[in-house]
Amino acid sequence: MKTGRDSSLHAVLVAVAFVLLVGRVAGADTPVGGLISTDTHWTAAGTPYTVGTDIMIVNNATLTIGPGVDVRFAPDTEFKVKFGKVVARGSPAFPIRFTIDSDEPATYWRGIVFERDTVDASFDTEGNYIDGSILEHVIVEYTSRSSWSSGAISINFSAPFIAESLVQQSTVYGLFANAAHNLRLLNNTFTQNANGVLLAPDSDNVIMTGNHIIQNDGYGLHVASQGVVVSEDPDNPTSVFGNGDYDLYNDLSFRNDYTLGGPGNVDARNAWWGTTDPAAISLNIYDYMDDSSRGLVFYEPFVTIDPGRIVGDCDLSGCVDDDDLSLLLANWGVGTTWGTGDLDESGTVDDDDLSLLLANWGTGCSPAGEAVPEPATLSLLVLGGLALIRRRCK
Ligand SMILES: [Ca+2]
Ligand SMILES: [Ca+2]
Ligand SMILES: [Ca+2]
Repeated sequence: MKTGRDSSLHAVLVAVAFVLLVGRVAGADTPVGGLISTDTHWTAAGTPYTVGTDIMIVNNATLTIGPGVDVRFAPDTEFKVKFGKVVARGSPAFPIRFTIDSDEPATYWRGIVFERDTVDASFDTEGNYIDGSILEHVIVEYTSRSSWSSGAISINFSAPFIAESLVQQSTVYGLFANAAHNLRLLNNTFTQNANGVLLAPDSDNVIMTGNHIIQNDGYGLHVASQGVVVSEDPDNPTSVFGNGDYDLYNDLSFRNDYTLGGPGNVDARNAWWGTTDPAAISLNIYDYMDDSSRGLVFYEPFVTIDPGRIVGDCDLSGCVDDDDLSLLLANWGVGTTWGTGDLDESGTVDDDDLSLLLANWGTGCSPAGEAVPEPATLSLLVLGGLALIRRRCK
């Protein structure tokens, strides 16, 4: 028979076990919220950080967030950089994720807002980031705001550096920049948002390169600010295509100036539009040609090869398979373009290109589509191709 003391000990042990168990289930959850007024570090050891109430950086504090951190926001909460900076630098393998803390569908948090007293990003003479607010290798998703002129990332009178990041599932814009000067957007993807990017009036000199503004429901890039450069580096073009409304919507008024630098015009040269057909590109751009009250969009020259193409996919079918191998072998020693097998753009088709193709064999090929040959078949194909080349060389 148990004594009273045994039962109370038992109860204590159960309680301890329960606490341990719940602690384990909840993992290393770190609850956060409210004002951040001193320098603060969030690291992978404390992830996930669960945000219960709005976060606001004040008092010139710096919030540093490390690779692999998940920040999970309660519905309707937001993250505001009011006075100070956020340095959120993930890595390709360990991005930082800003997401909703809910499994319910159609549940959103309100996104990241940069305000006037954000410490702007600064750069060296070669354009490398030095200091200031930065979002790099981050994911921002499942956000909503009541105002249509807002974004998953909203930038007001400030210029953080947004790089290498993915913004998706916003019910407004992926990014909204109002009165942002010298803003730089590098290698970001804005996709599956209500709209992609809105550069509002009073912003200027927004420089973009290597961004992917694709498959948003409405507008891709909505330009209402002057001095926008859509694709600064021809070797790292911005891609804009597959958006539901216009890929590029020029909201600037025509200022009776037909030159590239005209204040109502947009420099959208050297971008990739998902097609090489100028008529198709023009169809997806809204400008002076559609409405003479709007400025012009300069989109020529445009990039003619998809910068997101799969290495080895010579015929741009989206899959690296024997069709590509046949093309490459057929053009051995004579091909000079991607489409003829010169995958490394060295000016000739040789074993470097063959190595690249074989290294990417099967990439992009759907299991339901064309069967990926077994390694044995692949060897036969290559041997056959090499025999063909040898015969040609004799
Ligand atoms: Ca048009
Ligand atoms: Ca192919
Ligand atoms: Ca080559």
